[in-house]
Amino acid sequence: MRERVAQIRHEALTALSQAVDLTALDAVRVAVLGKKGSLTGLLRAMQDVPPEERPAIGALVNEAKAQIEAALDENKARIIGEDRARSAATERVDISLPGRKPPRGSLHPLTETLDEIVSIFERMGFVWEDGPEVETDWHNFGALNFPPDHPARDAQDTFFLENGLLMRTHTSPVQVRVMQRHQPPVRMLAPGWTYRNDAIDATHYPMFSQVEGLLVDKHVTLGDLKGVLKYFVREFYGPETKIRMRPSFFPFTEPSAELDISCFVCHGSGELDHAVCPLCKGTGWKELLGSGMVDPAVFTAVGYDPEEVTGWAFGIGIERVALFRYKVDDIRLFFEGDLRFLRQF
Ligand code: 2NL
Repeated sequence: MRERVAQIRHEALTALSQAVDLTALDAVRVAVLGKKGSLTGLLRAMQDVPPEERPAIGALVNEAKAQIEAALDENKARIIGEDRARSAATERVDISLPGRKPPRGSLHPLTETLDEIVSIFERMGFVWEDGPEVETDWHNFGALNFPPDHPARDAQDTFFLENGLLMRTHTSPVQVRVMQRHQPPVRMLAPGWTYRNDAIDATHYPMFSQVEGLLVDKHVTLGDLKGVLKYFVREFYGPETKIRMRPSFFPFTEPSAELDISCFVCHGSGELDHAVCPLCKGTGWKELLGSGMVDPAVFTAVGYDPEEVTGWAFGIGIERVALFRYKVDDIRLFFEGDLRFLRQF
């Protein structure tokens, strides 16, 4: 029995002093002191020892156990120390190296253009309103005085969904929803994505964005529309920019007007370097947006009394404005997400 204790102790201390990691240490602990460990087994075998020898043998086993536990602690400290020394020698950090700058992002050119347009109208008290991009036929067409056979209602032009809804083709349904919720006066903007079933080319993309504006109150006139648009144009394109309005047609406005601005390349002269201006093709004017007085049928549809209030609205395409602004010649560049293109802004 005495030899057996001495042997277990010797083997355990040797194994512990040779262990190279904490896993090996723990394996020794389990093999010797664990439930089925060799030393634990000896304690159980005490009943076979003659009673007069038990105290001495018991003391011997307990002494061995204490020595092994102390050796476990010592070797644990040794292994941790060796690990630290090894990583200090091999994983050295040069704190004098310059840091690595994370690349800084930038706003998308369409976001920048939209934000700037919105901020000019916000200074005149217009409030940004949001609405769903998936719409009902009534909010997108019906309430806006589109006749049932209007070509825009064709699947050639509009994305219809299987559930009878559609992708909004303009942001006008946002205004329809606001007018249904709020009594006049209304002074709002509806910026956002719109969708049309167009073939993709340099100037068309099935997803594009616009900002619409709407003002409704008592005694609102076309003169108010012209004054507000003139302020916007001079803030956005510079104080020398001229404007003109031409008759146009939209189902939801009557009368309707196209707003032109003096060409920002030739400053309205139609000439650049003694040649025809490449942007306005010599006309001196550039088409900017569509607008008009809200058709009484729209007011009736949303529950306003067209005898009580008048209003006007406009719509401006963001991609078109951004193409000229950044001298980009292909709308697809805005949607490809190519960082070599986007990093320029
Ligand atoms: C364009 C023309 C326009 C409107 C949008 C509008 C909205 C309501 C009632 C009446 Cl709820 N009108 N919006 C009016 C005139 C023109 O957009 O060419 N956009 C790019």
